[in-house]
Amino acid sequence: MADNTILVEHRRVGRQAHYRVLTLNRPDRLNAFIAPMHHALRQALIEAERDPSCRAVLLTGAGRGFCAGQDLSERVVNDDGPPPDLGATLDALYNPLIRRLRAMPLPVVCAVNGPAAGAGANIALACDLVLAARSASFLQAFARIGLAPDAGGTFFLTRTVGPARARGLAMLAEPLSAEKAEAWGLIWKAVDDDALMEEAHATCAKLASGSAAALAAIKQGFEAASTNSLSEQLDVERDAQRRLGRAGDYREGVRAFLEKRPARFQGRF
Ligand code: T3D
Repeated sequence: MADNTILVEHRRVGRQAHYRVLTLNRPDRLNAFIAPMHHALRQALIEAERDPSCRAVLLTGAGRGFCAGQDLSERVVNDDGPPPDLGATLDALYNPLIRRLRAMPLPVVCAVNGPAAGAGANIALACDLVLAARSASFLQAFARIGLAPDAGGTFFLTRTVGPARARGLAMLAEPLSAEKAEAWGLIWKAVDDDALMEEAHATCAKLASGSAAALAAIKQGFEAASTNSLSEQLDVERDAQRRLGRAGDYREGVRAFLEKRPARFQGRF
């Protein structure tokens, strides 16, 4: 049976490039994750990464929510049944997804169109640029159901909003508005609801016509910075700049600047 838990759309930018819109599509459940949706999203991300004409990914949700995390109706257990091994699901499904979003060379934009809760909030935070509708909210729902943040929540929160706010969000499990999320530095931007998708598409189109090599290096650089010392990071920056400085996009970028025209960057590979 065809699985439509992830909708995939190609949006062309120029003659050769495009970006892909991946829509979590279980709107009746606020796009909560079930295993087939994980598999479909994994496949869609692999295909986006493998296609050299794909230059960015836009992740969003269908309906009024972005994603409510794990579908809890899959987690109902009888008192006399064995407890679920949630570590196994994280190992098999959530952790590979977070690792993939962070490691893939394409920029990933997330348009949070409504509530982002549990792992749904942290999947958004794993993306490179997060735009959220002003009516959207971020909820570390875990403590409400006797769990602790997963899908990278403890990592992303401490590094974006700092330990005091991270602990408050995780322990009190209260929703954070999009505007406060922007003010606290958790996300890139809060946008009026009716402007969200237009702005998210414009952001992806801009990324898709940028230098793919530079964007991949920026992504790798920030990823490495989360654990490196300053000295190690200076080496990472040197190596990236050495590589980029020998590539065509830099030549074209400098020429375009001097000729006072927009740069025409090469493709991905
Ligand atoms: O399990 C593992 O493998 C480990 C990994 C865990 C990762 C996790 O994500 S654990 C955390 C799971 N998520 C949650 O605890 C969030 C649960 N949802 C909510 O708290 C609320 O729905 C929201 C705050 C997100 C939104 O509230 P609201 O009032 O806007 O919507 P609602 O009425 O609660 O939800 C609408 C429908 O979606 C509703 O169904 P109904 O009544 O219309 O038939 C609701 O039951 C359903 N829904 C929402 N979230 C989930 C869900 N159904 C299943 N699982 C959900 N997570």
